[in-house]
Amino acid sequence: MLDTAIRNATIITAGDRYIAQIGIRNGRIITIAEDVGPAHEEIDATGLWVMPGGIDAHVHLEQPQGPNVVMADGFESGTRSAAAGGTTTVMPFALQQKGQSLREVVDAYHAAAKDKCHVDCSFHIIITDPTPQVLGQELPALVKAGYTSFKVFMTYDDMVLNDAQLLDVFDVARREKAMVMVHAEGYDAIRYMTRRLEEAGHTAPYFHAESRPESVEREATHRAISHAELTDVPIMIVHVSGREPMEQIQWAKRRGRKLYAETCPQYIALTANNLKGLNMDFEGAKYVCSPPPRDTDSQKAIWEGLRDGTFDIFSSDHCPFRFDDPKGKSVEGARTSFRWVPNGIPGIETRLPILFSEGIVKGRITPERFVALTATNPAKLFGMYPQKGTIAIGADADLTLWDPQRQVTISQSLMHHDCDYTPYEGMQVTGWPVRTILRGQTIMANGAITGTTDIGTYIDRGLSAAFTA
Ligand code: DUC
Ligand code: ZN
Ligand code: ZN
Ligand code: ZN
Repeated sequence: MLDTAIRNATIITAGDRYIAQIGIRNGRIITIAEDVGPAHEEIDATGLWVMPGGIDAHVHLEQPQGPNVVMADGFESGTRSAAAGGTTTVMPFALQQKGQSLREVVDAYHAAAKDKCHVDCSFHIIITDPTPQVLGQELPALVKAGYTSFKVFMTYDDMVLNDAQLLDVFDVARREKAMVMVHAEGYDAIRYMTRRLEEAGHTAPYFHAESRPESVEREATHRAISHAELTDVPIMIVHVSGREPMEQIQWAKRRGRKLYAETCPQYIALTANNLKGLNMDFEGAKYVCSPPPRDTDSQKAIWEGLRDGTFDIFSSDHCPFRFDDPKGKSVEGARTSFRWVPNGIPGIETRLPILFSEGIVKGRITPERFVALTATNPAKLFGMYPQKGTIAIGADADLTLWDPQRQVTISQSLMHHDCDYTPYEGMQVTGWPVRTILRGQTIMANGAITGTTDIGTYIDRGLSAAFTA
């Protein structure tokens, strides 16, 4: 007998759309058929769409921010919010602080996540201190142990790598077959712009956007692509905000480079105007993230890229800071200059509904493309496929049931995060996740969290499809 049967499901994968029943036992899909037979638990999915559970390959939870700022979400509230939004696997970043060994970093992060996860979880490592020991021993050992992806930054005082360091990390990635995610914004150009704006008295949150215009992102994107060519390694450019960095990515893809790209909800649902707040006031801090959202032409370009394959994955970049909090956006100094406003916005729960509504319902992308961008491609590119990211016999029974007609007005009162606002307040969407199933267990039903924090497990990953395909 099955543990669970899902009947009358409209199943949607990256490649197919059909009506069938799904049979689940011991947390895995063991049969998909016209009639899967009896089960202990019955789920009637009439009128609903059943998609693979979302994989959010870019989230920040409990990431250290220096002495004065803390992230709004740790593993408990962050994964709760993920489950509520139809996501069943999250990939947060384990940040190396200068001087730390990578093993120390990963161990501390595992300790923080233990028994706190409503969904499955796997870490990328942020490398900020690529010493010979890190490059020669620690990184290779961790890749072999299943940490098959890292992130590097081309900006921020405490995280920036110079070109020589980037090349060194890329070189290790090629040898060990790891996927490098690159934050591509030029450090010196941002410092120059920040100084100039402050000297002119332009200090409101809005000027964060002016301090890092698209040219700064375009230049760094090109530089990262060139370095990847020199070291002959596939890389992923993350949180791409608009047309100009996209053109660099398209240029490289046309030349046959193995290059991958990610974009995020803020680049289709927000613009730099949001950073103006009500009247160039501090309200704009709610939208400060990096790279900043651009303009409506950029949004148009991003949609083209989501359709035409310029983008491989769509992640939230959930990076939550409370607004009305001296340890969040309102940290000391933030009202004197945008320079001090923590960079990042929440979005782990709204990622899928926004793409569903703005993408599928408005006819910009197909349901199959939605699945590819939000589950299948991240699973493949980060070494979790086919355990995760699809609906197939043998796969984990990670499933999201969608009511494609449900109309919802996004508001903070609906959110399950510990942040005190959503940047999408008031946005009307059509289509909403009504049930989230993790390895056969219902962890969210009709907005209520039904799972516990010991359900989520850590996923050891294999190699990225960038190295196996
Ligand atoms: N980069 C991210 O990926 N998230 C938030 C801030 C940043 O710079
Ligand atoms: Zn039984
Ligand atoms: Zn980044
Ligand atoms: Zn991020």
